[in-house]
Amino acid sequence: MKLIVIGLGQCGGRVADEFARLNQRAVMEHKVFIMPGVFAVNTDATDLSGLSVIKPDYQHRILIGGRRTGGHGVGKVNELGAEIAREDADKIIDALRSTKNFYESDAFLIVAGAAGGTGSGSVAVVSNIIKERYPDKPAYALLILPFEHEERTEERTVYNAAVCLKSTYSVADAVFLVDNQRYIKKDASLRLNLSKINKLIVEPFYDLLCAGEEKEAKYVGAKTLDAGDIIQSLSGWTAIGCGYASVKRKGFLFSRSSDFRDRDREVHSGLKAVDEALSELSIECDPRDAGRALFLTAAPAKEMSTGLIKEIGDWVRNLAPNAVIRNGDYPRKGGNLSVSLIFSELSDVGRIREYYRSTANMATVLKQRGQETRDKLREIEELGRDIPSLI
Ligand SMILES: Nc1nc2c(ncn2[C@@H]2O[C@H](COP(=O)(O)OP(=O)(O)OP(=O)(O)O)[C@@H](O)[C@H]2O)c(=O)[nH]1
Ligand SMILES: [Mg+2]
Repeated sequence: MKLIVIGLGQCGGRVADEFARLNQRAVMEHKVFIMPGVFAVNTDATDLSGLSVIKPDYQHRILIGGRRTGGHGVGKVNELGAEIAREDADKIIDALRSTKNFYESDAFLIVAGAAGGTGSGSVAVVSNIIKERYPDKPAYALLILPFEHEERTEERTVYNAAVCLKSTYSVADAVFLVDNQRYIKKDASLRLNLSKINKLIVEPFYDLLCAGEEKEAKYVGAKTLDAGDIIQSLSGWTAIGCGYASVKRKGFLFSRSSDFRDRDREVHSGLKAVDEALSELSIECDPRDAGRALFLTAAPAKEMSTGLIKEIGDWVRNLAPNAVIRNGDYPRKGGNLSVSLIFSELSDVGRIREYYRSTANMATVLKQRGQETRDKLREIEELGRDIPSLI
């Protein structure tokens, strides 16, 4: 599957830069392109120059709202982010149009941090414009949810996230949810290491995108997972993850063993990888709420029996009994087995519920506060009415 990736704001741009790195890796390891175009869009010029893989020209690092923000961002004011994106959308569309191989792409992926200003405010607007321009290509969003400490210290964080989630859900064909907090819960040393978190965010996409693009016969699966399968598996709120297990066995590495212990080991590795994928999901969710699911098993060809795929399939069915499940296999080099997993069309996600609940309350408080401020200002104006002015 080939994606056009557009990163909005600082977080979106950096994660898009990581996607561009993934594309380089696909070219090196598999000789396939998985991203015909990767773009970063920001109101902040410094953020754009801090990227490393996305091409440095103005058609790939796109500065918007320069006149209004002086190139310094919108300071978390998501309304301004949305307005600027609307005004400068042509810059993005022009850049897309000039992409070589644009028509080979299967879908768009639009990435943003949900709690900032530029990315959070513009992601729904940009998704909407892209959908209008290119109605036959799906537009997916990938939203990064804030850390808990950001929610505690800054009220605007939760408000922006809720507004961004609601608006984006109403336009995008699917919304991948990524919870920043989940990465540091597992490994506290990641707290200050956003670039490492970004690598973990994009990793589960790698096999999924490469599998359907393989040209070399020995790496083409018995059941290939192509763009059509992935598109059919994506709708609404979506979680993604991947898990690994080693499948090295003793004895002759390249002989297919009929020993029942090897077979047992193989199935055990498969299930271990599914369990890891499940605990590494980008957002906490209950797979029983998924209406669609997809898994891709990648392993050395010799290790990938139909028995293994069936066991993994049964396991996923067990986890997500209400989902339509699609799957594929991807033979590859190395001694690892990995399972990439997607749960989509989720009917409930705890984090979203929390954001909506606290923002509904907050909206009333903010409105009230706004009204009080306006009343006070009016009072003061009244008092000064008879004072002469020099302007
Ligand atoms: N995973 C990850 N999260 C990030 C990164 N950079 C920022 N964030 C998160 O994104 C949110 C802030 O959004 P930004 O992308 O910095 O904001 P922006 O879109 O540039 O908007 P303004 O700076 O207000 O114009 C916070 O929740 C951060 O924790 C990053 O590189 N990786
Ligand atoms: Mg910024």
